Amino acid sequence: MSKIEPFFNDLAAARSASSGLGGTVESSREPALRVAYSSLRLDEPLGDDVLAAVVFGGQTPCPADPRCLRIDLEPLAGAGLSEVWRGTAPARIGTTGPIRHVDDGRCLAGWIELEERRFGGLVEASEAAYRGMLRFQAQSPFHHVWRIWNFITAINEGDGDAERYKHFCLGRARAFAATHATATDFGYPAASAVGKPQGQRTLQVCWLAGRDPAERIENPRQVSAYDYPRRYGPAAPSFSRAMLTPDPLLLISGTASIVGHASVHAGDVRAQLEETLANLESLLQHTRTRNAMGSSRLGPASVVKVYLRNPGDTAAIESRLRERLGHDVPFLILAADICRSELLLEIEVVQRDGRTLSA
Ligand code: 3EB
Repeated sequence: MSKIEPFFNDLAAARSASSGLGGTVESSREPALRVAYSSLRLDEPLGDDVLAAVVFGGQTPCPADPRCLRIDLEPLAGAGLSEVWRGTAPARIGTTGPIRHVDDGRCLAGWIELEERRFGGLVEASEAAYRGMLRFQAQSPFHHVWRIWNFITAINEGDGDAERYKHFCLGRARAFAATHATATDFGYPAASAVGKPQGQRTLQVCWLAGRDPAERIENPRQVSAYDYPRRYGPAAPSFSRAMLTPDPLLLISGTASIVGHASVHAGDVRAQLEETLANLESLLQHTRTRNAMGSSRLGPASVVKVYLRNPGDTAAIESRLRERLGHDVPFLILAADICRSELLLEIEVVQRDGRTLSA
């Protein structure tokens, strides 16, 4: 997109300015990436190994640190908790055009926020955000985008192919098609895409990338999203069901009550939760069989986030999830719209290898 090209003229300069970028990294048995939910205090500095601290909703304190980003989704359970991603070495903070990025030499967290009206619409803004991200990553040492979060205002507005989620998918697909046209190692990262119920139309895209590739994993209970039939929109969603990083850390995409490619249990949030949990455990089991990942169940090795459409369903979902996961498993429930209007919730998980379990 011509509108975003000028931002990337800075790229060479930005790279030479941060001298460590591209340097040698000691191999380490310490996990490259860790995530936890914690309460941030305004008067307590973030550790120097923090790559990103994601603060949800309008009330949660957000320290004045460039590694903090606020996402306008209100917490329904786990209020006050922020999602903190840590690396293994002091973080280096940078800005390249509209992209904010933080890396520790092994992994990078990045984010971009674009006002739709500056690009002429959501299709164009999505294409610009993804072209920008993919180009930035291709020119950085962190070639492998592992995980993406997309936050889209009014995601279900519009009918049929004019629904805004489908516009987002179209812009994203165009950017991937353009960027990957000549790549040999083609594949989509894991992702979540949810709706911000209110607010001005700002597309927020956040991601994690690594120097090393992660393995793409699909779910045997679900058709791969990039193979969804035409009825779901003019461009299929560009994401993989999960990515297994070298640590190993299994980054599971937003998962909903979809079997094959069809939404099931329309209107029944409890049944959607059970189906979604079955999808998640199917993916974990599949990963364990194929990759000898240590833990195949949701439990103490899991970090869980629920996006819930109707705040009135919170109590039912929270108590069932607590019963199912036990008391050691942290989870957040956020108020968010889901990409298909009949879907009432979506759950994403980060799963550590049970054999290397540590707090
Ligand atoms: C689904 O399985 C539910 O478009 O990036 C989940 C995770 C969903 C990511 C995306 C969409 C996306 O199709 C929706």
